Amino acid sequence: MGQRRHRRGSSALKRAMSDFSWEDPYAFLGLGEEFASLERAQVALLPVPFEATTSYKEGTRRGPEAILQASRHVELYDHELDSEPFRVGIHTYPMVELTAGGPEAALAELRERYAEACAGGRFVIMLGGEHTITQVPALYWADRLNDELGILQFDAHADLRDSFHGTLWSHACVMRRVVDRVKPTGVGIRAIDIEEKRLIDELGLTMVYAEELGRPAWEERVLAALPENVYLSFDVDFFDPALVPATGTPEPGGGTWDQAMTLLRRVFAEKNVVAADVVELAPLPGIVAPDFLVAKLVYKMIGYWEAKNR
Ligand SMILES: [Mn+2]
Repeated sequence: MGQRRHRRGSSALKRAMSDFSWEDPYAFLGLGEEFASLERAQVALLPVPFEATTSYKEGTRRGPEAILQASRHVELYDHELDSEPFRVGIHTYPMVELTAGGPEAALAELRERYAEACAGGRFVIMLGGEHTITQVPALYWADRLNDELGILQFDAHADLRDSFHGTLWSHACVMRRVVDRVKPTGVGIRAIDIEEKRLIDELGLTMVYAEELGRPAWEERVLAALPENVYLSFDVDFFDPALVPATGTPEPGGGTWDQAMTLLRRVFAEKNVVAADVVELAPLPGIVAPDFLVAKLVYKMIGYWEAKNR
């Protein structure tokens, strides 16, 4: 296994230095060029450390780096799938630093970078950053698929507010910005306001609330609500904050790792998942478990995608 990753240094100095990002290989899983080069990769990760409207605890801009750091410790072999999913090739793009002034201009800038990342036909997973960025891939895929697309949204929140703290571009509004084109199906939702509830009823959106997770056939309800083409948006505050306290707006309750895997396994197998994002990790100094969980979540998505497309 040592051949595939650069991180397995032999000397004590190398081990000591491995916590310093300038000594680490940048690529997801610590993959070497053989499996991380763009030419070879069937999967691409687009890290977007964008944070402009976080409403409670800040830190999502450090999410992508924490995911990449933690990923170097994820086991490459997946026993559930009996495969080594990294063999499809996983390219990690440089951090997309959005330099335009204001969220709206920044999102327009992201649209260009996102389209470039998708141009090669790879399966693209965007790593946030705050949830605001999801409207870019959601609308990009809506354009490409003539709106024949649904969103599977793992989240504690519906994100259907028209505005929040005076801005249309808040992470709390991201699904409202796309709902006219693409319908979200929410999973793990447990914090909404009354206007969101009215909109959910008016549009007939399917929400599997957190307390429904694990009940008989809960995942059937989700799959039945989704069309064939699915964009997958995974806000990590879906998880019980006992598992992932490292997020901007933690809500009690929420999903388990096994519930997330149960649904992901089925949605990749039974639908056409066109692309994905994982957002809202806000790392906590000294607590690596959430970073590791999110890195493994990304790798499981790649594994399920590979199982469908191998
Ligand atoms: Mn959320």
